[in-house]
Amino acid sequence: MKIKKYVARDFKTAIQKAKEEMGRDAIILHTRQVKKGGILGLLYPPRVEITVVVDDKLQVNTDRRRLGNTTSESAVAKPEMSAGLDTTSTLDNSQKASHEDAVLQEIHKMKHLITDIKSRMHEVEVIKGVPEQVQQFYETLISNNVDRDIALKVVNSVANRLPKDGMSDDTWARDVCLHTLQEAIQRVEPIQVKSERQGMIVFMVGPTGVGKTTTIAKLAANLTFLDNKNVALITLDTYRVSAADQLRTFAEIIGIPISVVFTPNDMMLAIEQYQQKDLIFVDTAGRSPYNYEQMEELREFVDIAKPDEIILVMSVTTDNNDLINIYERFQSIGVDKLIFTKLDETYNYGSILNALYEIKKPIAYLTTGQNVPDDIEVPDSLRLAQMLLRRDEA
Ligand SMILES: Nc1nc2c(ncn2[C@@H]2O[C@H](COP(=O)(O)OP(=O)(O)O)[C@@H](O)[C@H]2O)c(=O)[nH]1
Ligand SMILES: [Mg+2]
Repeated sequence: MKIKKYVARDFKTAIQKAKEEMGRDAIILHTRQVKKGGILGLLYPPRVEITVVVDDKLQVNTDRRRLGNTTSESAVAKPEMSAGLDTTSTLDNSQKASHEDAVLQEIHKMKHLITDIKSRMHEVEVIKGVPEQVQQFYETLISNNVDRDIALKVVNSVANRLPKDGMSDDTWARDVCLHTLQEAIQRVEPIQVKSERQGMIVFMVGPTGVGKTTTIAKLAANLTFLDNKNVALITLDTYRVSAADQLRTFAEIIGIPISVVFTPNDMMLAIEQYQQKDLIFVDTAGRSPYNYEQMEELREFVDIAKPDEIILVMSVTTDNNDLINIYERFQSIGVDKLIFTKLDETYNYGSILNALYEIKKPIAYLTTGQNVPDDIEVPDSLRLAQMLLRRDEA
């Protein structure tokens, strides 16, 4: 028996290659698309990989399988099996190992498939059991990008809260659903500047480009002009020349002091200088959450400054799993609250709910555009819940 993988730009070429090397009796065990990861993945088209085996012992089974299988991939494996290809006796260890790998991979995939089917069956069961109006909420939540599992939990809990006799009217059901969603959204905690304490320090952290600097400008302006607070800014964003300038310009317009800080020692001095202020915002350079050194550097500044709050800023345009990954990385330096930005760019409110189900931290603010200082709001859990039940908005 021989097992081999072929990678090519399309199935036809991969199969051609396999046929040339392995003969016409090669059986395709496995096919998949492969894509380069990272930036390169964007540049190169996906390729296909086929795993091929030649073994006359497998022939009977595959012939049987082939009868019911009309896909083009299986068409290569023609029934006539050539003699003399039985290399079982000469099977070396590496071949054995790669065969075992392939089999293990298949088993793994089957397990995933079964789990998936089981969870879908569970989903169908649960959905069948809930009143029709609640089933519609489920559909709406899914269309707003709420995770299936989370949507299921929500509608399940809604169904449990409605009278069992199906006597609830639509408005009632909707109110219960809104209330359940509000609970899931959990706490809303904007920055509270305490009058008895001066020199409160708030760090804004997060990936590059999510809107940390813009958000600080919005908050600093509102706190200064609307709440009469004394605000100072410190920026650690010294990687890009323009970055410090961006915040400096905002500081000048608002009329508040700013320090550009390069070392932890500078940081100590700046904090001392602003001791009498009500609030010091620390703007940080966008960190790649995957860059260990950058995170360590940030940690040093956090250790020195001992901030009252570390707020993680994330954009709702970011993919769901990435939001969780980003949080997990930043959680290593401690995250107290969240700000979601760029709500104006997407109707993807579901991602906020999905993230909150995992992250379980309060939201401090939502931002809804590029305008400083207007496009920022303290989230209203009812409004968010209503957004999640809004239909056909895309
Ligand atoms: N549409 C939209 N753009 C935003 C929002 N907040 C920030 N931006 C824009 O996102 C870009 C990056 O913002 P910036 O504050 O420099 O991000 P930072 O790298 O995290 O500091 C800028 O063009 C901002 O105007 C928002 O709520 N909505
Ligand atoms: Mg910035």
